[in-house]
Amino acid sequence: MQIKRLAAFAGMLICPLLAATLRAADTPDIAIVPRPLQVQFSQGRFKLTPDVSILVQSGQPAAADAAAILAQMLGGAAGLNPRITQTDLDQPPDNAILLTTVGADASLGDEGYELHVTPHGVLIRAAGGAGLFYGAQTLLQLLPPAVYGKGPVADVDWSTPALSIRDKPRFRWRGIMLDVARHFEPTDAVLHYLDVLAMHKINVFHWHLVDDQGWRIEIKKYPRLTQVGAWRDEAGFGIDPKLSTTFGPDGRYGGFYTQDDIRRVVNYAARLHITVVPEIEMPGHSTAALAAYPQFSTTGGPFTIGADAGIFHGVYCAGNEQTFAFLQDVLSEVMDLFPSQFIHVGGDEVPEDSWDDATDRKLIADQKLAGPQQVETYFINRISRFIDSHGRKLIGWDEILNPGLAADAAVMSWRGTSNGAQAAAAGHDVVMSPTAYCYLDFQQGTNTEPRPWLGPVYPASRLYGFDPVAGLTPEQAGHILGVQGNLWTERVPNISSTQYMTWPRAAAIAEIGWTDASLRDYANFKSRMMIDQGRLEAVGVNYRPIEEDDLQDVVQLLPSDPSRAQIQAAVPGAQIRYTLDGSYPTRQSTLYDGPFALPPGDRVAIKAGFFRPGSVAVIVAAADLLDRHPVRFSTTMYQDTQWIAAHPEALFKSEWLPGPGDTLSFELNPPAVLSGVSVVTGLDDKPQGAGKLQNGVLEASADGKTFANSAVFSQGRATVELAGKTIAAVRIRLSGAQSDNLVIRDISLR
Ligand code: TNX
Repeated sequence: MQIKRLAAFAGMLICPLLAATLRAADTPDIAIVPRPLQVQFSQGRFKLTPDVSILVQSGQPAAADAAAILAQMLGGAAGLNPRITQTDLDQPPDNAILLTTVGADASLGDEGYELHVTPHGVLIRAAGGAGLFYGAQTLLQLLPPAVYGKGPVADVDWSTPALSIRDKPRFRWRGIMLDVARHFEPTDAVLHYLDVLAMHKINVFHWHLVDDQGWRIEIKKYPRLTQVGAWRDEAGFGIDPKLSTTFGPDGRYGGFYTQDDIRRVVNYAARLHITVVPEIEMPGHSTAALAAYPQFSTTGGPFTIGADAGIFHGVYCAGNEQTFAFLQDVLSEVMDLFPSQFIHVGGDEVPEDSWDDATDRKLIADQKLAGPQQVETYFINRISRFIDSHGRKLIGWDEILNPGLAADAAVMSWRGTSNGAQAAAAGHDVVMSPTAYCYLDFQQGTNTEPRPWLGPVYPASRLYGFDPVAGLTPEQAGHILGVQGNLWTERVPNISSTQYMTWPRAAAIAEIGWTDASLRDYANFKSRMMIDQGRLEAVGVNYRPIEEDDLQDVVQLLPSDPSRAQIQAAVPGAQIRYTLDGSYPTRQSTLYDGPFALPPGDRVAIKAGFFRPGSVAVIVAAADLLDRHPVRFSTTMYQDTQWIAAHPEALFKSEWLPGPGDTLSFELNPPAVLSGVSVVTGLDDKPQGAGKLQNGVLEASADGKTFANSAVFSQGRATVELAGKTIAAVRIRLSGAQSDNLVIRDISLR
């Protein structure tokens, strides 16, 4: 309904009297993501019919390549079969789409393009292959989203409004990193992933191929890297192993890409104008490699490839010349496979106490190094010289930025942006990918997502607010190559959840990287994403709906009968299944077919999962009930996304030592008339028992803002008498230090 209304509105705008220069998505009839630089609407529409043809500039392979991809796309849902022929024309004849570099506007750069649509034909003009390809991508986005489907779809108006677009990217690096070390994804899944990135004009695929938990690239000279390094006993990371998909014939978890697989991915990506930047981690995060070749480690091994998250002691020995011979051999094969200018060598999170073995202590003495930090610089600089000697450039995580770092090494800023700013000031090229915006491994809604990483909530709206050059001098800004989103996959076990974590957030990254800063506007982006989601649907991507910022109120008690719960159909077309034991719903959980009776007990957790056809990942909406009151919980002391029923023996456990000012609160939704509220902390009743709140107060609030009624905790307990007041929120607030993790055993509402 909404789309119809928007289309009518657009119809008004393109009537001749109102034809004017408009910014792209001011006219919701078109929804180009990322938003283009200039759009000028004119009169009428161009309709694609079975006799449409594609003309390409004679003798220009770049035009032929872009045309072939366009023809292939139009051969899908639209069922068209355009002939591609060469021409010397510089304007399209009737009923043709012309791709040419003749007369291209050089100021639009390598990746920019012009797209002119009249009721008679289409002209895509650009300086080179990338621009022609992006022009074709924009043309596809002007057609109905169904164009991205495979089989022919009937009764669709395959037409685009007449218009002229001039477009070019703001940054040359618009990247997405995928970690295939923690969880492996098969080659075909990666190719499909690339298709969807290219649709959104992402041009760098940073492939994290190596980490402690797996080595995923075949190296001919060192076969044990994959024979040993690609497999581990468990899928791990505390997630249900059934969700992981790549087990070997012996039941072990893992997998790797053969060199043929790698070439397939690299060539496929090149056609989509995506550069694949391989990452071979060193000197830390290297347990998988060292399990295969322990002789290059600081300790000599042995190493076991685990499946826990964290930082490990699998670190290369920097004092051993053989380590460098080995790594150079590996990198030589890597550079033969990947034509990328940049080779990523990791460099992050090397434990402080590495290089305390005899060989490395000797290196430190011989080279007069101050300590481990300088060993990292020594190590990275040697590798950098080797990479340079092959005409390439090293890039690494921002831990490589220490005094003396090789001048031409590039830095990927992940621990905030200040390291990137500093690196840029020192003349290094920089890609900005700060955790606080660009990490795709965090959940996208409160209390809702499929087993995400613990921690903060980063919906697309948050990412969208990031600007890679904010606060930088023009000189520093000149060194910012662009922006990248990083998907670490400890808790992302399969391609469906990989897609879910990626979309729509990768579209926000694409727009940060492509769109002119003056055109960035979240509301506008969101309205275009509502249409883009139709494309994701058609191309078969399991995306997270951008409109569902928070699904918590989806599960409610019936107003007429609070002993029964109902679940609203929050995700269109999805099947609803639910659990009552705090576990995440699966396709085997109870099917929701109408309001149901609550189970007995004073704590009830209802979790509802929404399953779209074909998707493995779910969105989970939760309701926690305390003494039959629906409560909405929040805390500054991180814990898993489950609360009630998360721990058999308690309601809540803090993730780490809390301190003064930390809170755990819950809103009562709706507010309730209470005679009192009591809280018991600690695992047991012993006076010195573990987990008790040592310094804190229990507070209640009538409006959810001012907390007027309070009681001090004593021996881990507190009670506030309320004598029939209406209460909207209750809070436990720490007023002093705590020598133990906090455990909340019980809360009772009277
Ligand atoms: C830090 S970001 C890491 C990764 C983890 C990630 C989890 C970076 C360079 N290193 O090894 O997967 O945190 O969020």
